[in-house]
Amino acid sequence: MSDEMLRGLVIRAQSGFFTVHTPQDDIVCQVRGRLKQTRQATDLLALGDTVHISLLPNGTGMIEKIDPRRNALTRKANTDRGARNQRYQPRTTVQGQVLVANIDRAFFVLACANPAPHLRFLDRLLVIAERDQIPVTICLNKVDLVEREQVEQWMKPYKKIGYDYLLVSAKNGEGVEILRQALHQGISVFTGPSGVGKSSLLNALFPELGLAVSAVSSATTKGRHTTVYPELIPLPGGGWLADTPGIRTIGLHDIEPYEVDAYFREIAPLVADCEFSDCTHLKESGCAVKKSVEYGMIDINRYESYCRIRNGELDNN
Ligand SMILES: Nc1nc2c(ncn2[C@@H]2O[C@H](COP(=O)(O)OP(=O)(O)O)[C@@H](O)[C@H]2O)c(=O)[nH]1
Ligand SMILES: [Mg+2]
Ligand SMILES: [Zn+2]
Repeated sequence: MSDEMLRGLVIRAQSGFFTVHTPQDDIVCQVRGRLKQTRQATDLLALGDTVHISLLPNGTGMIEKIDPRRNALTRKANTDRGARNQRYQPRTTVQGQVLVANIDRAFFVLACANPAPHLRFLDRLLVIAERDQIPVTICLNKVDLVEREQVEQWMKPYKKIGYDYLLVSAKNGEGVEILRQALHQGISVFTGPSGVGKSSLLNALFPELGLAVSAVSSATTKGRHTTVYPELIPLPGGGWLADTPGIRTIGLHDIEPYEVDAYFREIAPLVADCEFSDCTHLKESGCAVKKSVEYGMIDINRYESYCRIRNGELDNN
């Protein structure tokens, strides 16, 4: 065995084997037994983890050390075939399964029309991103279908609270180059409801990929390899795209009602001004949040999303 330790990125996870991308090669690795005891099974290793490996004589590797994560996108455990197949998964876990770690940016794709933008759904995704500390760009596709004024009106409340957004059209190419540049930066997640044009966009962005992306090409199965295992796909020109089927079903699990106000950027700074320290901002008197809504400082639709999430309406519809 060589003493040399290589640092690399976990780009594929497959039944206890992990493919680690290193400057030299992509190396299939197993995990040092000792590491399995120090971390939750659902949480042990994920796509996007940076690891240190030793090389074995047969060309495979052993993961010896996992670097701390900057962030991680999680999903309720035990709902996915892949998770159940994992030997080390305790069946009773209530913890989230880590889908991707160290995400540089999540792109939440919506359509301007067909289907109309589902802003409640967007607000739920933004809550998750705030909780997991994942930078977000809202990606509004099919801008060729509506008036620019309408688009600006939808995005105004989001712009006001500091969210980035891109206006794109897979059809006429608008914004595609800007999105491509953004995707070259590290590890990206690309998600959104079906029909918004994710596959079309990826095809316009990277025709070379040939839609080799299962999570985002659910409708089209022609001419792509079918990935059952989550992976990071290397993008032509740099960067990685997370392709994990579970991303489609991220929910608001593990968020306690009292935490929700912390994940609305425009609400969080006001909470200290509410009369009651345990204010829910739903119906209390002396609520600084409600006052701000009345005065038009907080967007009424964003507040409505807050109320629904606070009330436990966690469905993804
Ligand atoms: N007008 C218009 N239609 C688009 C655009 N992008 C995608 N579409 C259409 O929207 C439908 C759904 O696209 P698809 O890429 O399969 O969406 P996905 O389910 O998110 O992957 C298809 O009929 C596309 O041709 C766009 O920018 N403008
Ligand atoms: Mg698709
Ligand atoms: Zn309040």
